Amino acid sequence: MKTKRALIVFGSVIVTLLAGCGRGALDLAEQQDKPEGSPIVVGFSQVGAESEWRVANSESMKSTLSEENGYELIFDDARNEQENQIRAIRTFIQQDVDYIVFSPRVETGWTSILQEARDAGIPVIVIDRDIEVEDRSLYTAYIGSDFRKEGETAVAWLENLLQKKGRTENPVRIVHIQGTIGSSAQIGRTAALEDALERNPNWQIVKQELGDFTRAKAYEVMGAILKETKDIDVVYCENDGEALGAIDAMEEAGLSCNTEGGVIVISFDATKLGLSYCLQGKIALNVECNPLQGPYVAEIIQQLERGETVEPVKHVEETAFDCFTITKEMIEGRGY
Ligand code: GZL
Repeated sequence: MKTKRALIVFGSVIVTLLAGCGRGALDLAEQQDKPEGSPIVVGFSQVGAESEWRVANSESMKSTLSEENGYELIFDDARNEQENQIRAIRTFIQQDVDYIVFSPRVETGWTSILQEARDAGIPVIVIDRDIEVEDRSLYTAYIGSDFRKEGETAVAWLENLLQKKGRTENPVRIVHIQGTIGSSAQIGRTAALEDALERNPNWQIVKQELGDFTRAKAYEVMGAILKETKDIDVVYCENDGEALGAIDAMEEAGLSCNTEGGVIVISFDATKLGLSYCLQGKIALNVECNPLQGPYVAEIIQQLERGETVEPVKHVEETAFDCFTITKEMIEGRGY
């Protein structure tokens, strides 16, 4: 396996060299074979368990990278702290795993630990959220969502709805509840809203608060906002957990969430729980963010095991659901 990994890294080096990014030479002499049939050992650093989405993402990784599928998965829950992720990745390196996979809590601060992984000759696969590093050859592949596109889907739908309602002149008062600041999911979803604010001068941000992708935090910040004002037309939440927390707070304050004169709630993730709120009309639009990334990771690992080159970026397929077209059957048929 070790020799094979040398070829894998060497193979990736070819890809990166072709792509114009070099990698350090690998000392092949240090590699020894593992007995045939040994499991592929994967160290996985997960952000935490902050949302239903995250739980589904973890489950997808665990069920795919299972013992019966030929893997040994070492799973670490970073409890939403980047430092814990860096510590876990360093431990994976010391354990000399075959692959490192991680979902980065935020985009920056990974260069040093990724250099340690490269020096150890261990391929790194980034999933879910992306990272910002100068040297993209520091990791072999990224599998995740196009978060900016998710946001653009959301704001285009909202523009269309408001235009149909003749809401193109008078103020549209928006509460923006953001996900974990610095995560690529927050960066992309926020950027799309900010672009839409430029295009729609009658859109006004009443409040922009951190919801950190959790129901509890969104409930807290929405409750505080409602003590200041109830004159709100739209609440733009950056995931289902935040949407549910905000809706809890609004309903407690006597507000209705719907597209017929109530507060229009925008959400992301399209978990079954979030879509059930869509079915009730409480979430107007829910943009899918696909957490089922385990099979994509396994496909990349198998390609690398065969010494094949891999696509450096893979965006998962995603769609959106609104309160006008969602059905119970659509929800029941979904994987998360
Ligand atoms: C998006 C993912 C986000 C989800 C949240 O890919 O990183 O983190 O939208 C989760 O539910 O907490």
